[in-house]
Amino acid sequence: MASPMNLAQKIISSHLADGKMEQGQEIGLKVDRVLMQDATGTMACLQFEAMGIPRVKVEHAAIYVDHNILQTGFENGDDHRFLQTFAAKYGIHYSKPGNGICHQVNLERFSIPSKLLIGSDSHTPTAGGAGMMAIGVGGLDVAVAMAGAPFYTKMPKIVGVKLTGKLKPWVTAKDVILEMLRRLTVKGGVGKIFEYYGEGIKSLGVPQRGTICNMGAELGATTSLFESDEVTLDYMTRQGRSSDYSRTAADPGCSYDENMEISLDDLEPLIALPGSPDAIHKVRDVQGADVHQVLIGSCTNSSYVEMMTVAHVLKGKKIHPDVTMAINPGSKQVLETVARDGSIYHIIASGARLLESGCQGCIGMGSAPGTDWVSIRSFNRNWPGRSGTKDDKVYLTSPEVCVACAVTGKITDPRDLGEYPNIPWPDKFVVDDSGIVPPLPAGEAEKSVISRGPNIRPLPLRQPMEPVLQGEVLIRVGDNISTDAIMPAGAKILPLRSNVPAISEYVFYWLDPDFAKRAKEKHGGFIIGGENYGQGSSREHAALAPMYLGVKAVIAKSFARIHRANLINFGILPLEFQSPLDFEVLEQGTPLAIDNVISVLKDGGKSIDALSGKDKAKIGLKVDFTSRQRDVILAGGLLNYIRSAQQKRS
Ligand code: MIC
Ligand code: SF4
Repeated sequence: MASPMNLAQKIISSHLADGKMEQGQEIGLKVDRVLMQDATGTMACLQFEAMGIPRVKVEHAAIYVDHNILQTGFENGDDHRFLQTFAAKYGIHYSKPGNGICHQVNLERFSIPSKLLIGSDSHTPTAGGAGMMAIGVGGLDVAVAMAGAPFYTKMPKIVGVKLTGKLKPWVTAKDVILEMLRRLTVKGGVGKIFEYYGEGIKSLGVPQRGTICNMGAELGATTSLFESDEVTLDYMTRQGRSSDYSRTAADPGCSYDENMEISLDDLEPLIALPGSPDAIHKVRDVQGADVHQVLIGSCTNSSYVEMMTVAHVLKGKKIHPDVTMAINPGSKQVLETVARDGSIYHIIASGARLLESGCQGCIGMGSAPGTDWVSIRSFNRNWPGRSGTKDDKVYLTSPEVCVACAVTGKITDPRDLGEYPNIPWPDKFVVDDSGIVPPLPAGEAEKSVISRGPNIRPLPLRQPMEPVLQGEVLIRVGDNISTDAIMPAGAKILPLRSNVPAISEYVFYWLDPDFAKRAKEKHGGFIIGGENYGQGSSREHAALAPMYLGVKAVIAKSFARIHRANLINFGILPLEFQSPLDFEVLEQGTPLAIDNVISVLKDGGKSIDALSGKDKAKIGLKVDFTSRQRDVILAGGLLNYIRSAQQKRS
């Protein structure tokens, strides 16, 4: 008899298109569904178009306009029109600006237990809250999946996380994932899937499970997931789509590669201090500091129950005079359901600012804090500068802590507010999919003429790999450098996502504003990184723009999963130090040469030397690629690789 499998193994084995399910081996997975958003989606669409395929080959594809909706100039509007006309033609659903944040809308309307979803956004795993295996990837991986090819990744370790007990009042799913971050840090999940199980999951609704899966991205995890059970069925029934439900769970007696346990009874309100999502403290231990800004929303914490809880805490109260507070409901459905109930009145009457459904302040699109402001947010990321203000002080916590801070004007443990408003689910959510435009039927696709404004620039491609990589160290950065640090976002830079020449001027903008100029003057070169280089966002612009500036290789102590894959996809070599001590030797300006690149890649070599400085001192580097990845790098990136495979076939 086959040995019992955990849930992750079951979903992976039922989607396995290539390779063996052995930890660390490369596997190819058949993709059922894809998700894109506007900030990564234009590139993914251009890449798909370059493959010359008339219609997407996955069972469902959707693109959501949620990140780039400030419309400060013509750029956003042009991108939106491009995406809508593109989606109509190629068989993709288009979610209009204001309809909501991709992960929230996907959870509500398109999540299906046991299906495999990949999305060009690192928080795609949110759908794991409904029993879906959902993985964040670069846009090019989505484009390739839309062309019908498998998604490749290394078979992760599967970690079973047993939840026992029940959360106390004012303690939430956010505290569960903050506790995970406290224990494991932002690199503790790299190469892992977290599967939550145990009695404790029964008291967590689907959006709460989604919160836990969402911030698994901050652990660096491949994905996180829950089984589907009566809680999932209940949620889907209230969404009017019980027919999408099926039971999916681990086999009894299954095992995990690693095990963890969290007692929900023992948790208390937690908060991440400015700088990193893993700087976790008890709210009790940091309470009392003055607060200037409170933001509630983002794909982590913007569901119906959360908005209603906030509304009921605010009932009859006013926001503290020294605090500015803004609320972004996660979707039009959330906003409409809270409006139908009438509770939205309490939010408006309190003096909070009600913003539209979208990412907004989370990605620095508005709501940038003033100088020295303490900003308390229910979001998932707080790397320096992400808010749009250089020396920001952004704390991450639950909506409950946020609203407590908003009324008192100080960092406050919400348990001091008294009775917890226990919000029941609505019998039915407001279901109105008019914000999601379906694609044209296959036979009518030619009716959609793709609209391209001047902000939509052609996709730059790299030449095939050269035998010798030569240049200088252009920058050396420390541990846990996020893709936000490599390729910042915010209201000034985000609108340039469809224009690689323009956006590349801002690479490492906050850390070193002269980087782009220097890279161009030196005709490219090398980036040196510490541990977990490229954590966070899936934005492939953090690879594409350095590639455009001539960066040939990134040499780091270790890499985050999505960014490493993006570097390979765009033909930049990600190499790891054999001895981390060599990091110290490679200062900015050090001349470097890497010889024999082509032969080492072709022959399956496991190491290569970089020759550093005038005396050409040898620095040993690991060459850890699968044979498919070697071919991709040799071709100068995934798109070149696919095109040449297509040419060989025809
Ligand atoms: C983010 O939260 O950093 C983003 C913006 O959603 C990114 C995607 C992007 O940069 O467009 C992500 O998480 O992948
Ligand atoms: Fe949007 Fe923020 Fe979620 Fe990224 S983390 S998808 S910017 S809400």
